This record gives sequence, structure tokens and C-alpha cells, in this order.
Amino acid sequence: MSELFSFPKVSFVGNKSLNAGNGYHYYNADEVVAGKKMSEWLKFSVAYWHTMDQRLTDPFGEGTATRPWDIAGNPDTMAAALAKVDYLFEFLEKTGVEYFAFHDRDLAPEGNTLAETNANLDKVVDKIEQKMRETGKKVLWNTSSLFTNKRFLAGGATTPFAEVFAYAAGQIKHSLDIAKRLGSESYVFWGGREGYDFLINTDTKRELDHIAAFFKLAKAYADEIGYTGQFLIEPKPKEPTQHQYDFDAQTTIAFLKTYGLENTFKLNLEGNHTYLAGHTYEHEVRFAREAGLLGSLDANMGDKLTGWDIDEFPNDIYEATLVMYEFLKNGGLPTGGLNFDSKPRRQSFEFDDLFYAHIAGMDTYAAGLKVAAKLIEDQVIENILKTRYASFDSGIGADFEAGQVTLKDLADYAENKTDEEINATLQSGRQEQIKSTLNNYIFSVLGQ
Ligand code: XUL
Ligand code: CO
Repeated sequence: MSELFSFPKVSFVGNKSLNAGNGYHYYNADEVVAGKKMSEWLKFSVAYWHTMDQRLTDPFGEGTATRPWDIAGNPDTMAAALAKVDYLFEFLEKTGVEYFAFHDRDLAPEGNTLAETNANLDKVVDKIEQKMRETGKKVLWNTSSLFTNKRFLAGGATTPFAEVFAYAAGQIKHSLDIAKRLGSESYVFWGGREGYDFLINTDTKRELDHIAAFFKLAKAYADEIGYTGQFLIEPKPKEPTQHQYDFDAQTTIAFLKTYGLENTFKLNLEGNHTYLAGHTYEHEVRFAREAGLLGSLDANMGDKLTGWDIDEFPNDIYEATLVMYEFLKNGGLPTGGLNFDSKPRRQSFEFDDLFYAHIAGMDTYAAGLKVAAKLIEDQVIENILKTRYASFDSGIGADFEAGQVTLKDLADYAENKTDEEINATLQSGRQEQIKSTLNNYIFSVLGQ
């Protein structure tokens, strides 16, 4: 087939030139980091809804980007939907990205009934399946959009309207069939409108009971058809509803445990969502990891000045380093990866910008991986923690951790200590020094 894009195949060029160009400066698929090839650690994924479907609209203006697969300027036809598949696969080939992720509605236009919509979808999935066979590209995860169509104005699984609830279930059933057929490594639930805008007209308990039961039905169906991919929930605190039920990692973990779903689900954590919750990306990844529930990452960023979800491609090496530190501590992500739920800025409207954006994102996380691996090799953070918590390694601290003391034992121990004695055991947190150390690791590892 003749080439659809003029952009050359992206290969590793190293950091000889400081100017970003058409190659990877840090992402070197075959380079071994922490015992594995970068391509094995970093399962990057192209997000269909951005890279293929975004025209860079915003609430104030029409799209600034035109895409060659919008046959006769119309993105909503089956002809465009089928053409788009060829472009996706060429994009994956040229960037060397192995995975992609999609919502059902990203692939094909809707019909008048669910059956008609599913038939449109299946035509595109047929073509995708064929292309996957030819190229070896894989689905990181798929999902259902239970938030774009008007019927979902009050949610899909938490809607007060049973007709809509049944429709949502039908949509998920079909998406799970597709997940099984295409071998999706995970299946994501992002609760687009699973939340509320107005407390007084919302039965929150009933809605949460409904969504938990909905998840159990989905799992039972996956078991029935033999789909073994990992189920994931993607937390987000607000937007589009004012209060999303899956606010952040800890809220979602509490929900999963309340309803006995903690063995069915893990979390898919997105950078920009973490800031909206008032956290950092590394905070969310840490808490999911410690709960044994780190599933996958939607690699993107927000910015310090904007209070909504801007889905910027990652470019912050400091953040990527700390996220990759948690990632390596987790042993990577067996059924997950780094999905670029990201779009170029509105003024980056040219087709080449999609390539530059993915290069930037992949280099950022490749760089983060390298720095994090070196931090772990040198046990930098481990040693900081070891020193800081050393008083729990012997004496009264160790007795407490071993479960050998009562509250009264601790009180007896503390009773006659003076402030001077206690304060003499305090250590500085050394935050400024530690931040300098992190910067030094970034300079040193990436300067090589
Ligand atoms: C929305 C978002 C979604 C999910 C998939 O903020 O992140 O694109 O990743 O539905
Ligand atoms: Co996302």
C-alpha cells in the first residue's frame, strides 16, 4: 500500500542534537533498562478518541485540525470510519507504538437502534481484526462510551432511568464481546457521567448500589464468554459531572472494597485527573500500587494554570521519573501500559504535530524510566526511607511493629521522657536536599 503520511518512520537518534526532530532522543526500543528492554516495559498506546478523532475543538470554537480520512469533510460516515483504520495502523507502524485503545463510539457512527449501531461497529472491528493479524499490533484496552449520547445525560450505570440502564448494559455486553475477539489486555470503565450535579435530586446510595451490581453483571458476562482481560476503573473527581463517584484512587479503592469488587478491578490512573483531585500523579500511582491495584496509566498532563482536563501530551520529566519509580516498584504493568489519553494543543493543528506529540510523550516516559531505574539501582529513595524510619527497626518501635506492645506499654515507655530527650531523636526531612538529588539524577542520567 502506498504511504498515507509523509512523515518518515520514527527511529531512535539519541541525544546528539538538542533540537527535537523526527526521531526519539530517549526511547530506544531495544535498550535494556532494569533488566528488560524499554519496549517491554513501556507498552505505549495510541488513544483512538484523540489521535484519530480529535479535530481540536474547544468550547469557543470549531476544530482547527483537518484529517485526511474525513472523506468529503465528514467524519461521521462509515466510509470515513473504515478509512481511519488504515491511517491508525500506518501511524502505529511509523511510530513503533505497539498498542491502541478505543471507545466503541470512536470507531463507527451510531445507527437508529443498538442493533444497527453494533452492526456498524462490527464492520470496523472486522477490519481492525484483519489489520491486527497482519501487523501484530494489539489492543491495550477498550471501553464503552456511556456519556456522549443524550440518553446518558444522567449516567449509564447510575442513571435514574431503567431504559437507559438496560441500553448501557447492552452496550457493555457488545464491548466485552469485542474485547474477547480482539484480545484486549484490559477493559476500562471510566464513569463519564457516573456522578451527580445536584444532591437533592439524587439517590446516591441507590446509584452506587446500581453501578456495583452493573460491574458484577459485566464480570459474570466476561467469565461466561471466557474474556480474561483485567477490568479497570479510571478515577476522575469532576468533569463532566460536578461530583464524580470515582473521585480518586483512595475513594475508588474504598468503593471496590465496600462492594467486594477489589479482586475484580484494578485502577487506570490518568495524570490530569490526579491534579483535578488535588493530588500529584505520583501520589495516585503510589496509593494504587500499595493497595496492589495499579493496573494501567493514561499518560497525560494538565497544567498549573488550568482547572480542567486539558489532556496535554506528557513533557514533564520530573513527574515521569516519579511515576516510573512507582511503576518499577510495581514490577511494571503486566496487563497495562501507557496510553496517550492526550491531544496536541489547538494551535498544533498540522498532521505532523501528532507525530511530534507522541515523540515528546514517549521520550518523556523513556527518560523517566531511565532516571527511575538509576534511582532504584542506587537505592536513593529506599535509603532515605530506611534512615527516616530507623527508630521502628529496634527498641520500642520494633516491639510495636511486631505487635508486642499495648497502648499502656507505650504510655509507660513515654511517661517520663523529657521533651529534650524526645526532640533529640527528630531528624530533618531534608526536602530541599532530596529535590536537588533528584535533579542531579535527571541531569546525570539524561546527560549520558
Ligand atoms: C476522560 C477520560 C476518558 C477515559 C476513557 O477524562 O480520561 O477518555 O480515559 O473513557
Ligand atoms: Co483517560
